[in-house]
Amino acid sequence: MMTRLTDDIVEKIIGSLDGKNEALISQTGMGILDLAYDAVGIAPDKIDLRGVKVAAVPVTSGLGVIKKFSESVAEIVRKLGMEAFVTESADVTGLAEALSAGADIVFMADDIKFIALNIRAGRFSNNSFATAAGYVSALKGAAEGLAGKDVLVLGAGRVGSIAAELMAGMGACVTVYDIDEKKVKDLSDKTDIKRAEDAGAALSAHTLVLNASPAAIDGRCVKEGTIFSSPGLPFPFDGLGMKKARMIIHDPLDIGVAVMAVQSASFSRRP
Ligand code: 2YJ
Repeated sequence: MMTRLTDDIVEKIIGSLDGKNEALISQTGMGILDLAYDAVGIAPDKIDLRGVKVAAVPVTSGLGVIKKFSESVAEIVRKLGMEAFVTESADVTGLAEALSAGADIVFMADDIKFIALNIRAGRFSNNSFATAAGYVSALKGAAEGLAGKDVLVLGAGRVGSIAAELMAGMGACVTVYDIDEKKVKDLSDKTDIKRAEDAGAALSAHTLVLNASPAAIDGRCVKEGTIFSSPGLPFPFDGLGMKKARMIIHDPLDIGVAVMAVQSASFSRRP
């Protein structure tokens, strides 16, 4: 299951970027640009983002254009130091416009996929991977390392599964809960993770949580002092959960887009 961004959520993104970045620095020790480099595993001096030209192309298929979505993507990318514009036209005409204007990277999203296509390299970064990698880096920063630590992943969808694999690869002890047990079983077949049978009990036993589920989180189950890295939409916490949590890292678009931008740019970096 995937939750689509709404006009209301997206409306507030541009105005919140600087404040979000400040919060991220105090939460993780990294601003969004450093976090994106960390997520992709590339040293900042290895790619120069200035001069990279990014186009965001609105896409009308399916449920259609989300107001300010492309503008928000462009603004997030500008804050990283890249050049960015939104095409006037949507869809194929918009893509043609982006290419004619010399775009190096094109962001576009329908209801299923959100990609950053590097035209020069013929490769794309996808939002599910980038979101997982970005929120794993954020949790790692906030927890000052994940190796040997118990981490709970809520949701074994695309983002949760990738996050679980990444953290298991970092030496964390990963437990995964999904209401759909089969998803967790499939994941545990290929990755060294434990399966949680009950979300509440699992929450009560963890202080490091990566939440990639659209479900609400019951504050009564939250352990005092928990660090949540939480890309899941809609915002899942109640008042009690927010009070008990030590930290909640959450945004609707910023981290995922920043990681996509840096990863996509890295595809055409000169060795
Ligand atoms: O161009 C637009 O304004 C719309 N077509 C954007 C649609 C954005 N798509 C989503 O929010 C989907 N949930 C897909 C995101 C992939 C997440 N991994």
